[in-house]
Amino acid sequence: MTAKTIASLAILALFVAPSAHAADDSSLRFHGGAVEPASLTLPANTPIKLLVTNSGDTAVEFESFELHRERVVQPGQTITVYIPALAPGTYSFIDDFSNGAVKGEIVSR
Ligand SMILES: [Cu+2]
Repeated sequence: MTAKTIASLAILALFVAPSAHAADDSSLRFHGGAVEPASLTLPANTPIKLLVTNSGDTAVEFESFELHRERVVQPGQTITVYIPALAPGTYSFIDDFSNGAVKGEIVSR
């Protein structure tokens, strides 16, 4: 890698870093047979990087039929779920390993 390349990458990083931060982040936490928040409001028409943490003792499966997402989260793990820009509305999700006993919703508005 030449010095010129390194300089170019450094300049590029200045532009990339702020926009990477501009992507909205949000989070959900599963623990002890519950999820918080059970109702998560997200800005409509905006891609979201959703961090899903499992601080319980057993694996959970974040599943949303409406969002086409199904991801296992091991105890102590945090995963990133990319949510596309959503039309305003309510999108339900469950911990499928609880057979639907643990559930919540994402409200896009
Ligand atoms: Cu499932």
